[in-house]
Amino acid sequence: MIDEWHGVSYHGNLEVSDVNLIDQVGRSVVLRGMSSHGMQWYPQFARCESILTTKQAGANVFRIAMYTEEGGYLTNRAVIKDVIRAVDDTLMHDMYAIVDWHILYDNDPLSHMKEARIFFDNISKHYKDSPGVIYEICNEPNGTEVTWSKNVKPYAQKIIPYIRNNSPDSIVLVGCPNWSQDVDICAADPLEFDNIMYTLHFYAGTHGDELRSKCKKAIEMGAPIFASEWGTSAADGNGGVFLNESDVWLNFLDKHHISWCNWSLADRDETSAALLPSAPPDSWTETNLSQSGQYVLSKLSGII
Ligand code: IDC
Repeated sequence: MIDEWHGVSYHGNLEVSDVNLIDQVGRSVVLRGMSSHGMQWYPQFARCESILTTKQAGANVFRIAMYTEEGGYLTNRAVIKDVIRAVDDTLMHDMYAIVDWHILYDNDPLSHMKEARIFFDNISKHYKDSPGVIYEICNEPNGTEVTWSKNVKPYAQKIIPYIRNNSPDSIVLVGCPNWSQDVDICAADPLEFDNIMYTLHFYAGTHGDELRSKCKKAIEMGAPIFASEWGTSAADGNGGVFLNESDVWLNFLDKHHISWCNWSLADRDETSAALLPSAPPDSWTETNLSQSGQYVLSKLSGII
């Protein structure tokens, strides 16, 4: 629980201690906020006033989802300009910024290893003096062929040193196989770096007790977990919204001091979007919030 808003200037460099985040003087930290939708599609909601409105609701983090495919980074390098701008605007508001390498249909993070290496080397150099930047190196590895030991772990072992070389103290979030659900598999064979967290992704209309059990098991094995993406909808981003199920999830996260980002801050016509279609770019207000947006923003203060 947080009863007062605190950001980067107060907490400074974060660290992973045991399974949770602590700040520069050892205080416990929980980050809560929104995730952007794909930066190639909805950059207009990942900038100044829009991010500020989430801060005013209590958010202390913003996740910037840079898709690799579907018109994202791999075929459209210009997206970086909007990513940098979103990170800068987030930092300007004294909030933590997560730079997310949003793999999805490109199931295996190793498939774009070279591009990921160059991207993370450059971006961690650019933000080397910013304690507010967190790196999420692969959104959701998936596919039956993609395993922790053969694909995701080797990818993380190659990428993390590039980030650490520039920004030695940064927090790195690592996606798990099976759309960032198999946290227990990562927990059983952890990475040997400090300040690593494994991401747990869930959608309240699809995932429930079974995934929470996996997460509990991972925590018991000593794995630090960050719920860097969750939705009030079903896993396809639509359906519902499932607010009772979301309540159960948020209580679970709260109990375990797990930080979270909600998908997504956009006005797409799908129930997981926090804004109703045709919300004004960068200057939306409460009247533009969808049912999901109203619910999630009311939970951002951390008082559940
Ligand atoms: C969804 C978007 C949807 C888009 C689709 C494919 O909500 O508008 O058409 O991606 O790009 C995830 C992914 C996230 C998905 C989301 C909902 O990380 O990119 O967004 N989801 O399906 N994992 C589980 C669910």
